[in-house]
Amino acid sequence: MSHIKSEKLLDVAVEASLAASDLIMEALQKPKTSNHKGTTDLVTATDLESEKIIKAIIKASFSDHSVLAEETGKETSESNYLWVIDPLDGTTNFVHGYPSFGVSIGVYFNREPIASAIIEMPTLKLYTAIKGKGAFCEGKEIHASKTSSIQDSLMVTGFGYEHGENWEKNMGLFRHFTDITQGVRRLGAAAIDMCHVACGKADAYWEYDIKPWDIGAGILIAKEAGCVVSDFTGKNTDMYTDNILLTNEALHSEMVKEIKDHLN
Ligand code: LIP
Repeated sequence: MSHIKSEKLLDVAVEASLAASDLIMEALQKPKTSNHKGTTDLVTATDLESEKIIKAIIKASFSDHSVLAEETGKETSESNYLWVIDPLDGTTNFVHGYPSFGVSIGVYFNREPIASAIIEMPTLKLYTAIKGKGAFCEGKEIHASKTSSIQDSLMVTGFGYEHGENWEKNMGLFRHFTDITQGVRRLGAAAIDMCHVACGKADAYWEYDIKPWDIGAGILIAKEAGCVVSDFTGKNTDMYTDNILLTNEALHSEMVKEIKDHLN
């Protein structure tokens, strides 16, 4: 049982994500320089500054907690608390000014997600959740959709930066689901994609080769909104998964079957 009130942890996550979003929105108006972490994997000064301000705010309240952050990696301590940070999810979109990126902060206790804050930008929508207490957008409770058939659904997916075997497999899944649904979107920021399923704007999201910081906060927001979170085989999973499937309650088993049939 966490001895720190989840509300207190969430307050710090929200404070940190708001400070980071102010910095990012200011940088959005200015010319951006980016470096390559891989062929198409970009990092900007804004990613690094956002991460710095988030970690400083967390450390000011919880100096002994562990941190896993996209740009500076893992800082472990004896603590059972772990903060999982994506300081700028959707960096490529940010660099091009494409309107889907955000800040994602998840708080874990003994490997279990207990509090999450995600700010979607440039709309500045704040998504939050506390374990067992529901999920909210701008303070209003959110729920996954009731769409009950795949052909009536709208889905989202993403592609990693490595164009290897899984990338090819996902191109096949993208084609398959585009063929049998009302459409599949590829927007470029996993944390935002997961919030869109949590509030019922989309009915399912899946992705290969996703990183813990991309999905660490979104998992709790989705679960508290009534979504089912698993790997592609339907097995319960966590942020260290290789592949993630997130759907509303009605579509999960059908999606697992479609993915299995298509990949085999
Ligand atoms: C992005 C993810 C997205 C994925 C991209 C990239 P980043 O994270 O949010 O879902 O498709 O390849 O990994 O690099 O912008 O933080």
